[in-house]
Amino acid sequence: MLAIVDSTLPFLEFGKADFVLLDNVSLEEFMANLKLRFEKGRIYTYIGEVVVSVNPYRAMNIYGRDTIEQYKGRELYERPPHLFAIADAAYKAMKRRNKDTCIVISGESGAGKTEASKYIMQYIAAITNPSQRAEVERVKNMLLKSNCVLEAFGNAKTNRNDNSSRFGKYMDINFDFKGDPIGGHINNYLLEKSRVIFQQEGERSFHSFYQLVKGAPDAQLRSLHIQRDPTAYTYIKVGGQIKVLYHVQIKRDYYGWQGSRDLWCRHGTAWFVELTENSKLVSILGDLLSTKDENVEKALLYRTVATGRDVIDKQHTHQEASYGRDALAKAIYERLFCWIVGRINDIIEVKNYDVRVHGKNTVIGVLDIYGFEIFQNNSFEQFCINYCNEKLQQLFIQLVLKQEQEEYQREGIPWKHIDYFNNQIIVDLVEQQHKGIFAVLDEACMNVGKVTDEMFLQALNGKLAKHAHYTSRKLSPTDKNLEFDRDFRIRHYAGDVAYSVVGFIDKNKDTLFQDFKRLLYNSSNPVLKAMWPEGKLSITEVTKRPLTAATLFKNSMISLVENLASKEPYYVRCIKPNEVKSPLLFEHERCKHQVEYLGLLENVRVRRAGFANRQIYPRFLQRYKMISEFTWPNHDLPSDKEAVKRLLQGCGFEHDVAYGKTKVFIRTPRTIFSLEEQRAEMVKRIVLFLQKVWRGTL
Ligand code: AD9
Ligand code: MG
Repeated sequence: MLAIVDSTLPFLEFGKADFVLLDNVSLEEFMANLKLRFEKGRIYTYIGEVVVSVNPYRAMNIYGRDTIEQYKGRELYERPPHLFAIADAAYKAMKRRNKDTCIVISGESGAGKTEASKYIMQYIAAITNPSQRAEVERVKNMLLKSNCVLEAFGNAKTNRNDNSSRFGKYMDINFDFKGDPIGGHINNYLLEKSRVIFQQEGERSFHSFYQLVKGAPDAQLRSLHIQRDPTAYTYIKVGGQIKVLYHVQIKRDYYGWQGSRDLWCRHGTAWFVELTENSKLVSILGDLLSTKDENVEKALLYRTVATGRDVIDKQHTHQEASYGRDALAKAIYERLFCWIVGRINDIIEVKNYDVRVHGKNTVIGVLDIYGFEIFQNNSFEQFCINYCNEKLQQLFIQLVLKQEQEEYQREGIPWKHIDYFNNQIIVDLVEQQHKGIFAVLDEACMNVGKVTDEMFLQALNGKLAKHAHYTSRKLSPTDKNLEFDRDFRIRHYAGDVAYSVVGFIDKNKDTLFQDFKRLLYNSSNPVLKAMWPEGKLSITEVTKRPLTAATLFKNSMISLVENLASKEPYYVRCIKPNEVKSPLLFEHERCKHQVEYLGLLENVRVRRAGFANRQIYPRFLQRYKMISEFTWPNHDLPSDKEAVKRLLQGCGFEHDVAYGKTKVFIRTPRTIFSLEEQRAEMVKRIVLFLQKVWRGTL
């Protein structure tokens, strides 16, 4: 099996650097190794080419320049397990084989995904552009700096993680034929915008709000009419956590993203929407939105409706006005966020690339998305986030557990099937057409007339009564943890989650009155106007029902998974060692639960019984035929398969390979490296020989 430096002699006390090397593949041994390594400060361990990472909850001295140098250009097994090694492997695969690769980072909330994605980006930036081309340096700089802005606007303190990503992020980095980054593109997924108006106890709104009040200079705040005291604003203090934890950091972060008056203005706006009953505040809002005060007031208090051929202004009830105000605040923040992503993309996108001159432009994608989460109260947002994690787990199963085993079967390699839990059944429960939860929700939202959240729950109960992963109080009357007419529970791959249906219909419809869109479209500020193109339509023209939030999210997840599946994937599986952010505590049960649901043991079994490398016979021969007298320059055996057998027997690798119908399977990478060395040696000799022939000195 793989011999890894970290697991050989002087390092024995750090445990096995690859779980594949365990003496017995059992959960107990797996856990003992994971714990030992965590306690010894070895937070990374491999399963073949998958990195298992345990959040250290302390600063580690393993990401500096020296470490980067140690990993640069090395093979995976040459150095102790590290994110850098996987980043290097993805980079090398892309460069050598001209293939798009991706690094998928998964794990529950607080497990360390975002930190890992940043180290990976830093590594890639550090090892590229040796010739210091100015344009490439600019791109690298922008890619790295974009993190700070996106985290300010898209991350927040939750009860699971002080810096929790409240949006999903997939970043493509484009490389030229030399392997230097020449651009990139960010896709963002469903920002949890409800946080703008509400936070659960102990949580906060997005960092940017607190950074602005604490970090901006006085004059800046004055021009935005913002007070220094965050307790003045209901929207950002509902969670009771306005205390700014890291003052210096906040200031620095603020300076990281400040820079455009437009950005401040849009941002400032979300603060004021909450207090608009006061006429002074209406005029502040008018100023920030560059619109007339009376238009602001009218949009907040009235709704224009078409009745037959007439168009009338209908006054809102108090409840409608509050709903509209909250929807406006959320929508402004969400569009601001998308606008920021769009601006970053404008700056980093590949420009002037001519394939004919520069060769194929290849990509490494890095995925860092919100992790699986369970709170006291779980709503539509958690439902979407957890569905997203189900999709990623399914991709892992497809690529790592299923396809691998299917290939052995197809090729007729003796193979004992390894069982694993396939979560496709839960993915279907959520996304299936007609009877999945999203479909039932959409149907409820399509009905004219008042459909309530309770009615949606009843519809779910009717459709899903027999589903093994769905239940509710009506279906399990003895389950006192679920409320009648309010909760349903899903048995997710990573654990049971009870969701409250309250707000599902509104959040899915995601209605923003047309009056607001028109108000913002008519702003004299061109940036703001451009953010609201639908405001152009008059009331009689607005007929088309926009896609629901669930459908948009589902579609974006399906295309994300398709995109990842089209690339060569590398995996980082993050584990959260405890709930209290302690660097010392390895909570056995919590970790065991994660190891189980991530399917890590099955991963080890498939990998251990499996083969690191496989190639079709003709390709294998073409590459290595010069190292054997039986195959060089041509063989006279009945088939390529026979020739490959003969070649490998001759080299003494018979014990390490298996012969499939169309491919040869090689168990350990060592064998491949040895073949490569022999090939290099032969190539050198052949070249020398030819040189002598040419010079006539032979
Ligand atoms: V969520 O799904 O976005 O809520 P993540 O992204 O998985 O979650 P994150 O990377 O934000 O978790 O890590 C949580 C915290 O753990 C960080 O803020 C750090 O304080 C800590 N952490 C994580 N990884 C490391 C590390 N490699 N070194 C030091 C770390 N601290
Ligand atoms: Mg994160």
